[in-house]
Amino acid sequence: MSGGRVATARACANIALVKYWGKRDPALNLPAAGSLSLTLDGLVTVTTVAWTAAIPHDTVELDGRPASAKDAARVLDVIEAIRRARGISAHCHVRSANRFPTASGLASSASGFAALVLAAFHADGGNVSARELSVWARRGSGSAARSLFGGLVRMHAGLRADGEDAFATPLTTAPAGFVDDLRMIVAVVGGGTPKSHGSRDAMLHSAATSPLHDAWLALVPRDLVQAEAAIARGDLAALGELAEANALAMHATAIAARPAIIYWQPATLAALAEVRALRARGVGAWATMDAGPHVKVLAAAADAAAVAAALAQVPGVDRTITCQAGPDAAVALGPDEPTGP
Ligand code: 2P0
Repeated sequence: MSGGRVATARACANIALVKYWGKRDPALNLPAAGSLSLTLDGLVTVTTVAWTAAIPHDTVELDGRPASAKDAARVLDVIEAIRRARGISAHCHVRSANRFPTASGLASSASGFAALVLAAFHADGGNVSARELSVWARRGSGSAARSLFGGLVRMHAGLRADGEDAFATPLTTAPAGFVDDLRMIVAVVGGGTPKSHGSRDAMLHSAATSPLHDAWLALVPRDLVQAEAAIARGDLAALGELAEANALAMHATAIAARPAIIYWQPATLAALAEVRALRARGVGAWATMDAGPHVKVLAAAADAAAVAAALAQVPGVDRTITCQAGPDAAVALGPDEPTGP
């Protein structure tokens, strides 16, 4: 890509330990509650944005192909809002690629929108704070607000109607070495089949019909307090127990929706059982699941190989991917030269 003002950015996916499930304003994409996540290395989206008068209309290319109308519209909603806010008149070319392990079946909207807004602003001359970028990323996807930052990240629901206080901040309270010792072992389930319900529609349906939704929203602030306390004292077991319980509560809320939203497959439950068996043998391992059948297991670095080996033997687990904490989203000067936002 050449001509116009161009920038390339990369951002990593993240997995929530206290989940985001519900919106207080679907139009502005404001979360109904806070959340807390771990940004993962190895699950990277690289996005180039060019503001240029040399093309007749905006274009979006995802993984080497023109984006579907639905995906392009979601990307261009954010681009159009940035264009208006910055007074940009040029058209926009977006080219984005996921560097996720092949057929991992993992979601990419978090890393995708984080990389998109960072590249879009940098191509227009930068001069925007990481916090503002997080607000912009949130408009594309709630979880993307968290992917601007590396390590452990706290998303704030905010109170303002305009959503300007709904952004993520890095959590810096963990004792030295705690974050570096974290591993997330992803057990890929389901052979990369498309998920049954996109999380955006599922969240709205769950909020509208699940009799457990209000209880879920009452639970999240309490879980956030406990998770942050566990992180501050470097207590992985307490954080892991909390994360597993929070994920199960989120899924219980979705399962109770009418009709039900069930992301789990038989191998999801088999992997969950294996995690419990590992704990019974004294291995520290705690599961979390998102809007899909995969099981992600939090463990200390010393236990990661044993956890991955145990999960790989579960029937229906296609493969495992061991991740550690990933870095902040960054502008790329060249193919391998990231620099801070
Ligand atoms: C999370 N998820 O906290 C939760 C747990 C899925 C389950 O954030 O509608 O793609 O774009 O704001 O960010 C996935 O939801 O939703 C998500 P939108 P998003 O990671």
